[in-house]
Amino acid sequence: ENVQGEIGMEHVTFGYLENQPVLKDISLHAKKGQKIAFVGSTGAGKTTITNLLNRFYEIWEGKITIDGVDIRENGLESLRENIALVLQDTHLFTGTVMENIRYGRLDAADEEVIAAAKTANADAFIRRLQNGYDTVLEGDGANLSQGQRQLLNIARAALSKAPVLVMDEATSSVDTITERQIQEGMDALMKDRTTFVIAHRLSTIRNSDMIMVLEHGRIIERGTHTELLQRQGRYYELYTG
Ligand code: DGT
Ligand code: MG
Repeated sequence: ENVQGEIGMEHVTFGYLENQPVLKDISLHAKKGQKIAFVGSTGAGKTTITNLLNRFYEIWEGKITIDGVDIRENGLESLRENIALVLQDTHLFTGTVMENIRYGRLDAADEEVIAAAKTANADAFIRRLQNGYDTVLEGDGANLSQGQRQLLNIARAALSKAPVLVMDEATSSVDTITERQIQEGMDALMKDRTTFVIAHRLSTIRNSDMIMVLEHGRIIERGTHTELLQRQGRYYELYTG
């Protein structure tokens, strides 16, 4: 199986509660390796789009495809293999740092895990932990800061070979200096992967191939950073406001 990671959404409508759609008629296309950013006010529906791509919920209308194939046709297992997630809530388990980063890549040698941690800029803090990579994380990484947990999630995604990457507020708990430091690593992480990225700091998504502006469940503007600034619409307001 050689998944390229092209993503299509056609006329997707969905709501969590009956008769209350939160996404309305969403259509978009992401070519292999493109970076698509979603911006918009809180509650606009950004996370919901990534929830649907992951099939955490079933859509009401329309369809979502990867490489032209409806995601409902392939099993959830293949979907999980093909999408790497970096979400705001971290998902760490009781085990060592090494095991937590290795996660779904049981074949990965220690060196590969460490390289992924370096990509995520996590290596330095890990080495300062009491037992370095062998430090045992308590339930969901309780002995780490929220930002450190996010760095581990980024390291895990860096190790994953999934052609699609979803990052939802991936660096929301990381200070601006660390965020700048990991930007390079994130760029390496996104390279050659189709990426859906949601970020509150608009400075981190300027270089996206396409920016989608969502409002009340609809895409109201789309274009590159330059195009959207010229348009002086909602994105311009968000960016300059
Ligand atoms: P954010 O993260 O605050 O910037 O907002 P978004 O854009 O990620 O918004 P999203 O997609 O989480 O929520 C869109 C709408 O759907 C909003 O009215 C809240 C509602 N919603 C989100 N998750 C759930 C859920 O699990 N159950 C129900 N009933 N409603 C939800
Ligand atoms: Mg959200």
